[in-house]
Amino acid sequence: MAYETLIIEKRGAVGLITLNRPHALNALNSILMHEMEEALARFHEDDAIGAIVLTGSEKAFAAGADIKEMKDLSFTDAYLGDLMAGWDRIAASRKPMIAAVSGFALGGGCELAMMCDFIIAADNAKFGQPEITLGIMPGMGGSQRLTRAVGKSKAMDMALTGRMMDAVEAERAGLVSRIVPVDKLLEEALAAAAKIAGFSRPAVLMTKESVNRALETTLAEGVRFERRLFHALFATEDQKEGMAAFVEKRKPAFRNL
Ligand code: CO8
Repeated sequence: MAYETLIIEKRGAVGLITLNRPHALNALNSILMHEMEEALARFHEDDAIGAIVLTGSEKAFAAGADIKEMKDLSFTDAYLGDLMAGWDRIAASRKPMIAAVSGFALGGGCELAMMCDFIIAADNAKFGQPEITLGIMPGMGGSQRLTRAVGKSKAMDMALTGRMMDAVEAERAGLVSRIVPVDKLLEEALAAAAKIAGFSRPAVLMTKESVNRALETTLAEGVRFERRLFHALFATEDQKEGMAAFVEKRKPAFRNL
């Protein structure tokens, strides 16, 4: 399938999605949202793909939802059309997703990066929730995911003043997992994704599920959930292989079984 707003590639066991609306700084319009759903569904069906990297251009990961597309909408357009709901399906991706962010990640762009499992930032990255400057507020999860990522004080500061955070501040605050030079961004993100894709897929997916559970439940429930998944992994051949390989001092050959 040909995409209008995305470039889709396979790099070994990694699916690479590049946002491709350069003239609008990768602003997220409805075509892009639908194409992303479609591309992700294909990567999920493809057993050869173990992890996904989402990136933009050097200047912009994404400068937000498309303001030009939204500006004339009425309340009923937004409500009855369930504006932005498709992004929930993207956030529900089961395979690990890494956001490789260079340049602007603003509004919906920051929210999209936060839907991924972790963010690797280039040293020129800028994060922000500037919706307040447009007379609106975050609508793709920013008020929730940013607060969980950086805490109330910084989330309030970002969302109420609309100011941007640079890569150093974002790493210090826990929004991004690592900062790399801009020319190494894709290489580093692809290497991290390839590493994940090389592990046992059941273990990878259960790890992701369990970490995400931490954001949604009590500590006691989360620990119980983790233990059940941990027990379940002893039903996999990959657990036998991984531990046997350690004892035999060789590299494991996981088969996702
Ligand atoms: N939407 C549409 N077009 C955009 C967007 C955007 N978000 N951002 C940039 N563009 C376009 C510009 O209009 C411009 O197009 P043109 O050349 O046709 O005028 C082109 O991209 C280049 O942009 P600039 O000339 O502005 O580039 P600069 O380098 O001068 O500035 C900035 C870069 C600072 C990133 C600036 O473009 C900017 O402030 N952009 C808007 C940032 C913003 O406010 N983002 C939040 C959008 S709202 C949002 O994301 C809400 C999400 C949740 C909605 C949920 C609803 C239910």
